[in-house]
Amino acid sequence: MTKALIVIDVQNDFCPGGALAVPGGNEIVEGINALMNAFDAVVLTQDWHPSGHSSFASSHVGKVPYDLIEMPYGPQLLWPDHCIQGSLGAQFHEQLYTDRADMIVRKGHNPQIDSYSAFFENDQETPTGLEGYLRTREIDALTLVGLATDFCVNYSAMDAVKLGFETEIRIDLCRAIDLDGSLTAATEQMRDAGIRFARKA
Ligand code: VGL
Ligand code: ZN
Repeated sequence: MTKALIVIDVQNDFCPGGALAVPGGNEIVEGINALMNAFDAVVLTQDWHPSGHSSFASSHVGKVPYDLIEMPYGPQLLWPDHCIQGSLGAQFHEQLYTDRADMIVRKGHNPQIDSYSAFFENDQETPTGLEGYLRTREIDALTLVGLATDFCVNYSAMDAVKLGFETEIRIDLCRAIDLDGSLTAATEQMRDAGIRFARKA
């Protein structure tokens, strides 16, 4: 097996003090760094939105963060403005060991479509290019870590199994937003899909 570590969105805006802070988001950085050398490849994803992005509540008259709207590609939760291209909030957590990354995938740059998954935008058909990268590097097994368990990690892991990668989550190196039971729903969905849940021994 050729293995890649996929580090999802460990960025300032998803850490305490950030625009869309995930509780304990900063606690996983050290453990992720320590894991990197056990993999043949390390990929980082970076949520990377233009200002005025369609996933921001501020882009929709009368909407507030966490409202649900209907987009051409289906329902879309609205978020506070976050991870704006070039901003401090979009930068990786300063302790994340980015030097070890072979590849950085930026996602969410299409103004009209959000992108939770590292593989496809939320229309579930526009690719980010990550699948091609992994296949040409002959990688067949993935371990996912990062933020947030119930959104970008969940969507990335679900796409990974659908694409045929052997997929594992290091659940101790993820943290969740947990809106209205979203963590429980995501966990059940991932278990049903055959994603393996691992934690530090
Ligand atoms: C994420 C909401 C909006 C995530 C990104 O990284 O889980 N969640 N954009
Ligand atoms: Zn986002």
